[in-house]
Amino acid sequence: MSFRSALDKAFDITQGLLVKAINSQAPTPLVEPMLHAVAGGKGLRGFLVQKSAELYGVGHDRSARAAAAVEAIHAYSLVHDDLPCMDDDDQRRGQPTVHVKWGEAVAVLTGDSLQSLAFELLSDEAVGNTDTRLELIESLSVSAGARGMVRGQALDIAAETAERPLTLEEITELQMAKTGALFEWSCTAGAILAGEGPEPMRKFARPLGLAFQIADDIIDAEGDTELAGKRLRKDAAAGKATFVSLLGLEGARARTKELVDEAEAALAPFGAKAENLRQAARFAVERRM
Ligand code: GRG
Repeated sequence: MSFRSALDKAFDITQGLLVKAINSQAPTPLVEPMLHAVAGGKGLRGFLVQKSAELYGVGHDRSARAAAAVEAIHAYSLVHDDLPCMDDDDQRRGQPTVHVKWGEAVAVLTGDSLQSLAFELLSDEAVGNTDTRLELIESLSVSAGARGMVRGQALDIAAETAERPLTLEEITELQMAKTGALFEWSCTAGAILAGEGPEPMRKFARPLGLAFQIADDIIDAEGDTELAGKRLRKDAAAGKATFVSLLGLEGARARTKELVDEAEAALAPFGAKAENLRQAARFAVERRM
């Protein structure tokens, strides 16, 4: 199966569960904006959960809820990030953002509801035994929260009013939290589902998350707005330090290549079984959206 077909198949599984779980929240005025928030996107984090689980012999009957959980957290982060008090964007995934369609208060509540839904999904008995569910819930709380993704966002906001631009070391730390923490969780969830230690997959996830973020900076600098489905050239307009401003376009591209090589090398112990994940690493940096 081609990588694109595997990504689409995993997307359909994750999306099917998310839509069902959101509809089961009814009656609430938040069903429609929640469905809008999770629609579209590449589904890369959900794919990583499902494929890392397969690597450990866990099928999507158990991994799909974990895939849906991380996509729910990701969708919440995008809804909140798009708010006027954060990045102030009116387009996401080629559609109007939630606050543009329903107003800021509904957008805040939509993000809140998606965040709670993630943990409801992980609490389901279909995910595994109590220990497994607890470990997934705890690790996702840490990855998404004030020590993980939210920390990265807070550092990013603080950087806007800092007296000097961030250094390469500081931007790496920020992005490893803001974008990297959810990638790390997605890649290690399969090991946790199988009752195994997460360390081997962390070695894959860390360079992958960073490479994905550098690719995002490259797309922001030279990508096509229509393909990306969101406003671009924001970083340069805001005078923000990014991997591109610090390394230059060619330097940033060279760094993504090094990181993809590192990510692929981490998969060596898994042999041919990990081919989908190798392709995901290449896709993360070659993508145009
Ligand atoms: C507001 C709590 C809070 C956190 C926001 C991740 C984040 C933190 C904000 C997103 C801002 C952003 C565009 C970061 C660049 C990297 C990134 C996460 C891009 C979007 O991820 P994709 O490309 O999106 O996987 P799709 O739409 O494909 O799901």
